[in-house]
Amino acid sequence: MPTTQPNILLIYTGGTIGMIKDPKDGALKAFDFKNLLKRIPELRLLDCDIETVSFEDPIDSSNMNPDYWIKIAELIEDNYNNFEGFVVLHGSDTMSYSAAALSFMLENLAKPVIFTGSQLPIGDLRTDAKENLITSIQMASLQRYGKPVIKEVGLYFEYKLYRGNRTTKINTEHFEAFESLNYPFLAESGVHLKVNNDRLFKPNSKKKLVVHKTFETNILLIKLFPGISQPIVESLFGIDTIKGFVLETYGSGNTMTEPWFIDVLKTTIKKGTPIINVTQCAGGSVAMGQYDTSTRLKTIGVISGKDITTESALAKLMYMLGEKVSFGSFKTIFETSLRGEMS
Ligand code: ASN
Repeated sequence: MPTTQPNILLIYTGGTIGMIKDPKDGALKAFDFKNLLKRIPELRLLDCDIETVSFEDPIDSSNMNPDYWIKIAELIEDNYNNFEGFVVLHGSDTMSYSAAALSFMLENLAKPVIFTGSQLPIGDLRTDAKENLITSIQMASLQRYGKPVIKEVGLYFEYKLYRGNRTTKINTEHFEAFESLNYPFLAESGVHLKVNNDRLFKPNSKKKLVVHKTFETNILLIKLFPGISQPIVESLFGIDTIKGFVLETYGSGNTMTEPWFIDVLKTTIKKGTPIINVTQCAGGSVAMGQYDTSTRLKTIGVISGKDITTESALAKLMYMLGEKVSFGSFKTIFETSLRGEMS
């Protein structure tokens, strides 16, 4: 058992949690971090030592992009040996994307990286920020035999800790803003913190942390809808600079079977551009071949996203293209779970 308390690094990127209302127009804007800590004296009562670091200019997470992901990853990399756990304060709007991206960037992660934020600013009387922040720090501090209990990127919101790359923001108003429909929550906060050990990701503890920092952002997400037009689909798939597509299909991975549509996909794949099939449904999995409306997709080489979220599929695609995974092995690797993002 460690004789000292765990060290936790709190990384503030922005988001509602630290926002205040602009007196001029009433809009919520990111404010400076020192303000945030003043509002939660309870943090001093926790059984851990907390250090904080903030983005110079905190952002609304709608402005999130891979450069910021690299910034977060580097803060973790540079401080990895000096801290037992990391809590990332982040806006809820794109938190699932960032949690997924960081999970791919941090290979062999053996410490907790917990994303959290809130629906109401920390200064609001009815805020959800305090519980989210305090419990996230407690989750990140959990130790067993001197080792962190959680060794993955998690997302904590409204009494539940989820695997970050399994989450989706599902509500703009409820405090329960996130869901993880294809993977059960990792831990729950009630009177006690209850961790479901068998659900936790088990990294190879012998390997050292490797931080991947290259993303290919020339990708596109296309969501099918009845009536989507042939010229639009053809022109989108015809853009040569696009290096990979995520196709949001119906139900268990089904699409229209019209020959022009199948031809467009086939030509794209023949050019060496991967197409990932993810479902528009919030829960469940792509199963190409289950219906006649997906059999052709399978034979022409469309990649199955299985039960991955769209957020995770986009992050994984950007990561794998950034890593220059060859087209020959792209399908096999994409269809393999790398960080517990798919079943
Ligand atoms: N717009 C905010 C953000 O994502 C929403 C929030 O944090 N609740 O930064």
